[in-house]
Amino acid sequence: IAELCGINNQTHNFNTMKTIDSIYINGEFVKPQGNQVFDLISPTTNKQIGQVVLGNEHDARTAIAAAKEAFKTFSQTTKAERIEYLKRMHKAVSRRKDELVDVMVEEYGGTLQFCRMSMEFTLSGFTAAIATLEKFDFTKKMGFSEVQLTPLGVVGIIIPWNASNGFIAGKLATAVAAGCTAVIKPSEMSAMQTQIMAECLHEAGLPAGVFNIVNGLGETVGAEISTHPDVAKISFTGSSTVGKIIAREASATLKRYTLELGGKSPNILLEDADFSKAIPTAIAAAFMNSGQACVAATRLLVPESRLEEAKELIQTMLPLFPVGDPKEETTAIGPMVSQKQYERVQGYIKLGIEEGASVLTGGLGHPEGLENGNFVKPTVFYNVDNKMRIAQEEIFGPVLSIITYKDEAEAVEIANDTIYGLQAYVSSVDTERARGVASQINAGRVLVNGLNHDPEAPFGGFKQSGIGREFGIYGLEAYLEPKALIG
Ligand code: TXE
Repeated sequence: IAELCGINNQTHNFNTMKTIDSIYINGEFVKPQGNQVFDLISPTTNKQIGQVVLGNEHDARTAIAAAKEAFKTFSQTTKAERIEYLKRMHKAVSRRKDELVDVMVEEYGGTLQFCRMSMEFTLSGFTAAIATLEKFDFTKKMGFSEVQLTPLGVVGIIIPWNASNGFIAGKLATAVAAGCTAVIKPSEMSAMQTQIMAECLHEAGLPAGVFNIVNGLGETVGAEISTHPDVAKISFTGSSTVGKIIAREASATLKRYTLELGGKSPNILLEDADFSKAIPTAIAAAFMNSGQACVAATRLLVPESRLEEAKELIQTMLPLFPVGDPKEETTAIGPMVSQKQYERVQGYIKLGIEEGASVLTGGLGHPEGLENGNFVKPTVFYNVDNKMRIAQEEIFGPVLSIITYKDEAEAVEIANDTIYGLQAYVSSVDTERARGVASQINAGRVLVNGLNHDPEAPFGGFKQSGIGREFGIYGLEAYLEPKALIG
């Protein structure tokens, strides 16, 4: 996976047992008012590796008040000043990127290969925000009016565990670029990496209150942020279920919101695709982050005539993506983040068999020798009908469904036949042909011939994959309110 994405090796160092007992409010690390303790369990061994003292609603309110106060001056900063802050944030996080990678591996079981790549995406969140800001004009002429794009205010950033640093960087960088202030509620499962991010961002020297980080549960800290009248916008990444709850909570005070939710990404291999490249790319795209990615390409659409070839190549190439200890350099697929997630993925594998799909590789249970952690056998199903639940629901694990199609029109129809529309993939030796198919797919991003990443391209979903866009100009505009001065 790393090779396909061009990431090199680095040295690493793993730590043990940590207690996180502070949150970051108004420029200081302080003890939370909450006293509930959450145990951090290694997904690789299921042994405790740390604990986090959770904040509560009171902490969330203190953080919101600090962000509200900071907004009074931060909203008045110039573009040049904000670019300078973003550069400092980038530098401070870069300095500790290897340490962050190690903690990610330890805490959520991401593989070294994937976490390094994820860290590059994290850093690109800052550089992309700088690039966008440099080009962006906060005043536009429309008709005979002057339209001023003004920062929205306090932004609530609510995020999951699966690429926690990347979400903090991308969302906070955009908030800062816009002149907004923020209260961040990470997943309690990401407390160790969040702590390091907080230290880095503290070191970057932003004015007190511009960003605040409160660990805590969704139903306490999260709900307080998404209902509080002093929060102008919620930027959320997570499950579609919680996204819908947040939309309801935020609507009570008519907050703006950006929701980046689930996906069931199709990967169309066109009739002429070069399978020697397209199949390893398909495996990497399906099993990235051990399948725990909203953009995972979980539906592989192959022409009926080339099914046998696809099956053979998958069987040959899958051993090149070994499952194992995420700390090992060579491991491509690690454990599921939690025992709960392991059980959930097992449930879907069982369901696929019950629904009548055939198992090409993998199946139920742990891979041999990996019984102590939340490891799943990378599972590829064929004889899958797109109407089956395994083809329609987000599994969030290493489970891939091969679906056949007769012609290009049917491939597009199957690709679009889902409630989701976050990302899609198309392969063909003829790039123009692939782009033609890509333009017919209802998804926020379509990757043509490979796993390309553009941090300035808008990211977000069609349909139930979300509302709004992140990154680039569309991402920045989502943190701004247009005001027209007429006459
Ligand atoms: O995400 P959640 P979690 C899926 C995946 C995963 C499952 C749960 O299947 O196993 O969701 O993961 C906060 N008001 N995806 O818990 O539940 C919550 O505390 C305000 C898919 O990480 O969506 C966390 O900080 N906030 C997805 C954040 O919302 C609330 C990525 C996300 O929680 C809240 C991650 C509330 N009422 C998980 N309830 C993807 N497709 O990318 C919870 N939260």
